[in-house]
Amino acid sequence: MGEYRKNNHVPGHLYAAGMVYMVTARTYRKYPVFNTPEKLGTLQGVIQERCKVAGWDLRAWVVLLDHYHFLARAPDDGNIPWLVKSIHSKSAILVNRMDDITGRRVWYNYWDTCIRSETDYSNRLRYIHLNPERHGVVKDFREYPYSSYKIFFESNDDIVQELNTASRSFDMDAEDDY
Ligand code: NI
Repeated sequence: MGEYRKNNHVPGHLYAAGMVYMVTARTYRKYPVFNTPEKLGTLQGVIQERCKVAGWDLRAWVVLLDHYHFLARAPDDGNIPWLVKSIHSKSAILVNRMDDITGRRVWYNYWDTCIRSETDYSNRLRYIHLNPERHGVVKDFREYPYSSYKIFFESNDDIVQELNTASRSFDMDAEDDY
């Protein structure tokens, strides 16, 4: 893909333009806040919209009732804390309105990981799309409407081929494995 480069001296929470990051966040106390198709669709829409507004190239995502994962490429002024904060505040306002609750804390925390190789990228891509199977939400990840799978299905035969033949075990960072 030609977009990976050595990234030797990036400390803690500085973000490098052009690098791809995986972001995982879960709800406060793992409460199943996004427990209807409408709420899942809303969260999916907020992630897409906020990434677009902030200039992040969203590559893959999955949203579930108590967490999400996404993979996105940073713009020049990429700031993950700002991006996540904007996703969390907007989705919390919308879901609280849907549930007619005021001021409920929706989100707890998040993790981000810089993707450092094409192998890592492809592992994460598979991990994200197979996630609904992993969490037992569907028997077949192709049935799950709240991930980027269908977009990849329509646009990238190689990825679909790889997913369909993918092994269901992954070598992932423990803290991301949720
Ligand atoms: Ni998950």
